[in-house]
Amino acid sequence: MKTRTPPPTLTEKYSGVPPRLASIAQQAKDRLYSHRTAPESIPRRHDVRLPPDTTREAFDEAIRMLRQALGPENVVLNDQPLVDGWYLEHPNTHDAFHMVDQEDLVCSAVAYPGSTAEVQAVVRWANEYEIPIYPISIGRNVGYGGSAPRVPGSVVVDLGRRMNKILDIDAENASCVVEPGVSYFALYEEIQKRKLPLWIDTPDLGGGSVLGNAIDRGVGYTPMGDHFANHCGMEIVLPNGELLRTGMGALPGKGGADNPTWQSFQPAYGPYSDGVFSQSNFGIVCQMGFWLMHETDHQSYMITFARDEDFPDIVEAIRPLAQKRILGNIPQLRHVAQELNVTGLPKSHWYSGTSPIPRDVIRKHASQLPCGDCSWVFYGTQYGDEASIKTQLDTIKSAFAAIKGYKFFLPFDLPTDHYIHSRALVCSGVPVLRELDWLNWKPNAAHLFFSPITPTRAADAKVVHEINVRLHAKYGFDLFPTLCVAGREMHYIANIIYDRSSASEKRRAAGLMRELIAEAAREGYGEYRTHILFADQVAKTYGWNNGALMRFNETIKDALDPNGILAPGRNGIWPRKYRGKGWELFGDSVEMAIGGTIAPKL
Ligand code: EUG
Repeated sequence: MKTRTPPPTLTEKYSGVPPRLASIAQQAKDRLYSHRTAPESIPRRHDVRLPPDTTREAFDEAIRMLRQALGPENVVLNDQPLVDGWYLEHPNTHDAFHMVDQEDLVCSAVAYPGSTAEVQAVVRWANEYEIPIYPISIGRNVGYGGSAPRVPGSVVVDLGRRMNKILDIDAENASCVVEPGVSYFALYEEIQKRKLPLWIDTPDLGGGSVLGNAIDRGVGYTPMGDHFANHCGMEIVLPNGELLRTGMGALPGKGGADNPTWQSFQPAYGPYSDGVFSQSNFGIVCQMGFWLMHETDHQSYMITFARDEDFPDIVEAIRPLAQKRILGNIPQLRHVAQELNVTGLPKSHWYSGTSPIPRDVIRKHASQLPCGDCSWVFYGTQYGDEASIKTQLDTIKSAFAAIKGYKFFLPFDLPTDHYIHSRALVCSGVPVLRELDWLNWKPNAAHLFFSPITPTRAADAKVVHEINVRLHAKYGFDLFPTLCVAGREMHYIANIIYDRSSASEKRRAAGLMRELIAEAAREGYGEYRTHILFADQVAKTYGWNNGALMRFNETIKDALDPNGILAPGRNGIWPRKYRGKGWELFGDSVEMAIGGTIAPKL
């Protein structure tokens, strides 16, 4: 296999990998690129994509002023060939996992503020020139839009490049304060360097922004896996340029210091405002506090179940374990199809057809893998001292024992290259890259997440699962479900893997997504998070009482952002200026835009 240029390490770049993962990153890159058939970049078809209602002259003048404010080197036009790159060398110019045309959801320019004061300057500039801005932290929101703005021609405000300091690690309080550009990798390495007995909580991939993931309400896998629930305190630039601290941070510390209780108590006094700055476009979060976990002994394990039809019984067995917090973390329940996928081998290794892999072919291959011929695979981790873990595992085993043919494995029972070992790292707060292996499934692979929430109850989970089974078959995609169990609910994540060089495959993926959202909503189930192109559709499903929630959001949006400059359309929230002008993407608009362009329809 050809060796590509080495991916950046943390010593060279804030968004790089720790040296401990350098060779793994190199192998991952080489393997991914070995499946590429599409060129690294194609000549641009259009000139700089201008912001809406902006002439080239007005744009040039505005950019000149922005360069004056930030320094010429900190404002870069997006006029070069677009390069998708890969996870560790990702673009801030467009969505690397483009669903519509690569050159469609693009920014006009990227601005790199170096401080909260400079973020305020950018916001004031945007108001003056009425140019939409789109803040990103690191830009690795892969599967949900990456770093792409919803409104083409927006100016991306790349916070991470110059605002990537760990502002504080308070070992006594077990908490930290970070800027947008701090990745899980960076935070983890710093805690190791200081030899603190503390854990972070990381999602499946470790290159994302701690702050960015939390405000998009992402999930990790230790007992502190709900990232937003474990944040404490924010500093926010509002769309009018004003600066706000939430929680105890609103009370000035003595002599101008940060408040001593800022990272100790979340709500402080009055309305708990933090929530409206998550999954919204109401402010730019420039600092955020997080609680850290105390290190502990832990034991990961894998349980396999025999039959696909066991699904309802598995969910029913999980519910009390999850609610009573006997399950120590956010465990994952995956379909056995994933055991093929996480090997990092391409689909063609297992099956020569282009249709979804038939169940009997999965069965045949699974029987040769460590998991054996099974249906569902449960990855859990228990925490505490040895005696406590043993008691917990006995309880868990007896709960699942009623399901005939279940098998229990410890990491020790499985080969050293088995997925369980990276699961064990993630579940003890060690950020890794293993999940990138998904992308070897197809040439030029990209992925899109369908992410509904279901109660941890068989009757509900079955409905969501059956919708997935039926519609994935209808649209010809392999179904890769991962259920992340958080207690009373499960995040049912279906990873739709498509070839981003194929317009027809994109159209099928978009159609699948549209129907999944609609059918789930018809049954009463909604997504916790979605790709920017499906934000309007998902937001509209939360329409109880004639869209009361969206009208509430729009009221806040219009009050805070009268010029509609901050991330218009993010999470389906459009400022007054854009509403009713055909920007919203409903029905088959995404499919129709593929091969064309995203533009207002009126
Ligand atoms: C995953 C989990 C998510 C998500 C996207 C991907 C995991 C994939 C729980 O949330 O939003 C293996």
